[in-house]
Amino acid sequence: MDCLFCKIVNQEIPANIIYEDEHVLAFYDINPQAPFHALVIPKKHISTLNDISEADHTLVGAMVGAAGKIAKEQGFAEDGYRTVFNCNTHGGQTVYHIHLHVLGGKAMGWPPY
Ligand code: IU
Repeated sequence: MDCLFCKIVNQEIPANIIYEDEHVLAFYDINPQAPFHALVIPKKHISTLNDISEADHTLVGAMVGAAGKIAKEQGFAEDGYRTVFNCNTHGGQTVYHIHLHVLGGKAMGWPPY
């Protein structure tokens, strides 16, 4: 499958990995939108949030758990941070392997325009 993030999982292309366990991987985003910007991905290929089945709920929970762990390790727990899943065109999704953005290190605006 020609999926960029699967290639990172399979170590076919390099990434700056900051967290890994049996089911998920996290690495720095190449185009950071905040002082800290990482992506948490499942090792299993899932294209969009629309493709998550009930059997994937534990996996998505593991992604959220990893995001919280990373944010705490980075020292963002108290001031806070942003986590985002983008889905399809209106959500701004550009890579079709689900990923949870973890952004921190500054106060972020809301809503996103
Ligand atoms: P999006 O939610 O699908 O728009 O996010 C995709 C992210 O993947 C985006 O922030 C990119 O900067 C990031 N990214 C990356 O980290 N490495 C890459 O080789 C490519 C995109 I292409």
